[in-house]
Amino acid sequence: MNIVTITDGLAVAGQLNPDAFAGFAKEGFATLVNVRPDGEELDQPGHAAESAAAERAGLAYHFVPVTGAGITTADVRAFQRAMAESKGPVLAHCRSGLRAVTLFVLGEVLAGRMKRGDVESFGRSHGFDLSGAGTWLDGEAGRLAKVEAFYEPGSGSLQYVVSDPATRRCAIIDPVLDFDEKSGSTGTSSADAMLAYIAREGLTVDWVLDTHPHADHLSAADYLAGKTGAPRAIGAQVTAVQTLWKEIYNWPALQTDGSQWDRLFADGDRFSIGSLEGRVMFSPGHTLASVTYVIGDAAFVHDTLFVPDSGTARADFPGGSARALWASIQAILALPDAMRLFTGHDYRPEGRNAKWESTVGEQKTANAHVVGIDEAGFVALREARDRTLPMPKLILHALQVNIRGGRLPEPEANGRRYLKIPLNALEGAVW
Ligand SMILES: N[C@@H](CCC(=O)N[C@@H](CS)C(=O)NCC(=O)O)C(=O)O
Ligand SMILES: [Fe+2]
Repeated sequence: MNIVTITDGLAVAGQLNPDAFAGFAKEGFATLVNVRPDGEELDQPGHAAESAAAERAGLAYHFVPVTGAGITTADVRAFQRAMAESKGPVLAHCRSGLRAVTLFVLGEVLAGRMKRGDVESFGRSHGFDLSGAGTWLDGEAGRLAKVEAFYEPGSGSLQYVVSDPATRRCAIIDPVLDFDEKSGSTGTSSADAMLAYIAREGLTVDWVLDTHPHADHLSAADYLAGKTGAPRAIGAQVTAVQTLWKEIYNWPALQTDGSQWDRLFADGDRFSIGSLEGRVMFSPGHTLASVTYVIGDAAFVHDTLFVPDSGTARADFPGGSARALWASIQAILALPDAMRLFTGHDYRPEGRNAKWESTVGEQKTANAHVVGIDEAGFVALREARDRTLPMPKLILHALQVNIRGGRLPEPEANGRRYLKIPLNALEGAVW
């Protein structure tokens, strides 16, 4: 079999036969990484068969499917993580080995262990044409907005720090406050990881932004605004969401004028992050108040479009609308094809690595819920799927915090804070 040794810790290969996996374990490999999407060829064993064979052989297994043109930093990081976690040498394969060695080399350059100028000659010395890796790196270097994603595995949420390389100013988008509903504990390790990155990079925070009042996790906007002194902002329609939930929580004292934020964005509003310009697009559908932030060459589309294999977000929360979501998606797809899109969630179908980045062009050709469908078809598909989805585990915990800009409820006389859970207020029980 065509196995090429790249380093002491990595060998790459073309398609491998799962029957040979036990032999690889005997040769000393500890981990198998499959970077090949299923269904590229008829006789391809595929992820499920490979995963089962790897388990039988005692090999750790990672599924990091990429196409040559569609590699993202999420994929590069997942590949690096698979290597870092491995207890011995890694064997990575795609169809020819090229994508596997590409992911490795991109990770080495991003980590500063290989120079950009050495990429092509490194490839040639191992029999690979790495000009595609060079083009990818040149594209990264020319980005207007630098985007660092922080994946929160508990809720499958994406939090972002988007920065202006020229001025080192940044915005935090959709930060998560950790919450363990079994013990009622809150925590800040997710938010602190972003603060550590911001300190490491020498960034100054200009904004703490939320794309919508989240229904599946508590927002860390209040904590981070307190830590950084940055203003917090959200879409102006949050007032309608406050009105809706004021009723559900029977909460007369709740102010429904959005005064819990420093700025409420109207559709089309502009704001700046250093020399980068941000623009706000209303994107209702998933919630009444959802917005997309277009910042430089990146758009933060939150829960409208997920990455293409995962389709779109649900539209059945109070105030949600599949029809409105369709219109919002069309407006996002009318952005330039090269615009990078960063989603708000990823639920890792088939156990693949977490993904969050796509482009308008990719979404137009590959989104599982959007391609080849019209508005009526989408609404029917979305509503049928939504009828099968249980409510998010934390919807009732989260909204009462998130409609107050991430502030926890005020403490009672004993100094303790309490959440309030309305009974029989929402449909969608799954017994
Ligand atoms: N199982 C998750 C579901 C969270 C959820 O409903 N997420 C929303 C975004 S806030 C969604 O659009 N989900 C789409 C889906 O589950 O297909 C939870 O309990 O938190
Ligand atoms: Fe959401």
